[in-house]
Amino acid sequence: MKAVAQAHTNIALIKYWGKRDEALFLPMNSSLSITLDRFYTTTGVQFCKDLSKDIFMLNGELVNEQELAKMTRFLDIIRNYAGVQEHAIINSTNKVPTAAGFASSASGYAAVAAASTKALGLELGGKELSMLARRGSGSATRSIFGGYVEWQKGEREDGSDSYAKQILGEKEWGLTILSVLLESKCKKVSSREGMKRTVETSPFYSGWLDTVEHDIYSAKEAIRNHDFDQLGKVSEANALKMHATMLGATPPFTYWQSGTLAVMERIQELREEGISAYFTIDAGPNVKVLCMPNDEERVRAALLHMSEVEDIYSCHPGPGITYLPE
Ligand code: 2P0
Repeated sequence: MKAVAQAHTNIALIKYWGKRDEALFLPMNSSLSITLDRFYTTTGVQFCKDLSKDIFMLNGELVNEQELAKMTRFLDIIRNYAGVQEHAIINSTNKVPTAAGFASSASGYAAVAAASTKALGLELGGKELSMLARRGSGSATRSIFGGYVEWQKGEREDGSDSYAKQILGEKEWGLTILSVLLESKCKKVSSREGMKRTVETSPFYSGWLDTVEHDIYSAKEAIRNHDFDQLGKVSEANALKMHATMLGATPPFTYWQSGTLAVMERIQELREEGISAYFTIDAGPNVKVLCMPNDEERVRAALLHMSEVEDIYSCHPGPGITYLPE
């Protein structure tokens, strides 16, 4: 009744932005990501007969009621799937730089999905695990697999065709992803709220949907051909389009801060200087920069020079779920 699993975070190059079904976490569009070696969550789950509720410890401390309720809702889905009623002790450790704003529900829910199903003796394949992780957080769908991963949105109403697949293994193409830390304030608009508001109110959202499947196609082609510039261009453009939808929402919002724009400009300048580097930005102010490993030091040096940049973490494609000894 006990198991330990590890899952890594991922960075989307073609973004998941918007749900068509909020209860089942079904996305409006397919997305594509790289699982990152540097940031991960290790989670132990033990189901016990004597517990009257779930206990969730994160980094050695009990989480607040809201986080606990989310976890219990998720474990209810697992319990229902396995046909058991026991509550569980969940003990999670996030290996992300403290207070860096990189903490992710992706690695968190992927690790719980893996550890809890193993603890209950279910032997799930990646596809089933990916669909279960999706019910905890959309981006967790992709963190089941290592390397380059596509989450296919699926067509069915029950979500049975909405899961992730590996496109290319983590050892097969070694890009560098620099996670550029600008600041660590809490987000004003959560990504869950942000995507909902955008879907419901932004006139630009239809433009997003009209083009995102083509972006997926182009990114997959680039990955297949190991064409870094094609992948960088489509990733940067896709991130900009996602952020543009938010400016059209009511009320409008943005995750960008002045430092975000400064890093974006610096990357564009580096390209003019002949260095192939591209940026992407998630639902927060920090920027992730894609480059080839042999340009990493030059890009890092240029960015560290900027007053807006606090720190830079170098990441590479990392593995999918692994199980650890209890
Ligand atoms: C992504 N993001 O594809 C996109 C890009 C943020 C921007 O997935 O509501 O925490 O739990 O499904 O997965 C962040 O949203 O949202 C996210 P829920 P999630 O990585």
